[in-house]
Amino acid sequence: MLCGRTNVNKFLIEEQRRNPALVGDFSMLISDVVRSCKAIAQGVSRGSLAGVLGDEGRDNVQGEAQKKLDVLANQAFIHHCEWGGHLAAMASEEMDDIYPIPADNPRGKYLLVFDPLDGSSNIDVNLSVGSIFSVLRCPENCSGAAPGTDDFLQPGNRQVAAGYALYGPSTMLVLTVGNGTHGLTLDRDIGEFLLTHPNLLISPDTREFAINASNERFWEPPVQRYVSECLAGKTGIRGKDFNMRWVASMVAEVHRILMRGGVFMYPRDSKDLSKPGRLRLMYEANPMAMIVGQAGGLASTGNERILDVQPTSLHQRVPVILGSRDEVERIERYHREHESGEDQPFRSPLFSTRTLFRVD
Ligand code: AFP
Repeated sequence: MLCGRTNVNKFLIEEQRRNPALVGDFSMLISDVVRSCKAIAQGVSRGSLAGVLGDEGRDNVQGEAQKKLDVLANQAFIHHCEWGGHLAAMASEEMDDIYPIPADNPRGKYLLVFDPLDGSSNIDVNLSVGSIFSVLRCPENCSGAAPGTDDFLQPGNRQVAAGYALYGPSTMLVLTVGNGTHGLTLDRDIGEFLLTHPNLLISPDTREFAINASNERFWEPPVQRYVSECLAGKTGIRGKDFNMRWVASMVAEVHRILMRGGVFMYPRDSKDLSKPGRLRLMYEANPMAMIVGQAGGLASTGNERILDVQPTSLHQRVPVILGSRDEVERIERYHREHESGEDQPFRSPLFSTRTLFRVD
């Protein structure tokens, strides 16, 4: 069949017609981002054959060892997105400072923030990785001039679009422009993303949670309470058994939650008190919060909705609890009850003995 499924360009044009606020070159900007993801997908799929695995030999601004593909993926976004005239600047997990569009290129109305390769600790062991991106409007005061870092520090509820590419068994693009969350699958035969999962919706409740259990002793009490109850299964107050997953790639976790429900937690923990969480607000938590929110889910720090957090720095970290609405609201309630001291029953000796590895 030579025609049929909607491709990403048709999808973007139709979305832009529905939303006049998406001025002019918005769909062209997203097309440049999509081209970046297609280039990264090619590099990821070739792996060792392309000599792109292994460490780059230096750390990024986060103090994390960079993989070769972290650097190549970052270069792909810059290469495909800097010349189109849609952006005023970009920012990335892999760059210390913002990247103003070079003066020899026209500057546009949007800002692009991205994590070029999320889950990169998986790349050398051939597990799923992804790219995450967020689009903001350039504030009025920076139109034309080179924007500064402060122009990026907008709360997530100001995002114009958000999405991710998942480089898994199939390469998928999940995208929201504020009118639902939609999935497209890469048809490698024609090099096009085709609309395969329109209007994704997250089930409000779940039997599956995702957390890095090795940090259990560092978690804040409301999260310890929630996970303890999940582990108690049908013998405890939840009255049902739960399943646990941990892929160590936020993109893969969020995608699973979009497909079958669930709750993902990377909470505040006491392992490193200088970091209020592991995940970065601007290019991990915010875009995922928009994607999940547009699919009927919720994203919270435990104390505040992610999309309402006022950023104070480009690479700041936040606690992240996101997914099925009923579960996120329960964990938020546990945070409130801990603050007010109402969670006394949880502080009883019974709970302190019930952990992931000790069930008395
Ligand atoms: P990397 O991109 O450095 O692998 O980090 C991925 C990530 O930011 C997020 O995608 C995962 O959910 C989380 O870190 C995994 O963290 P742990 O390695 O502590 O499990």
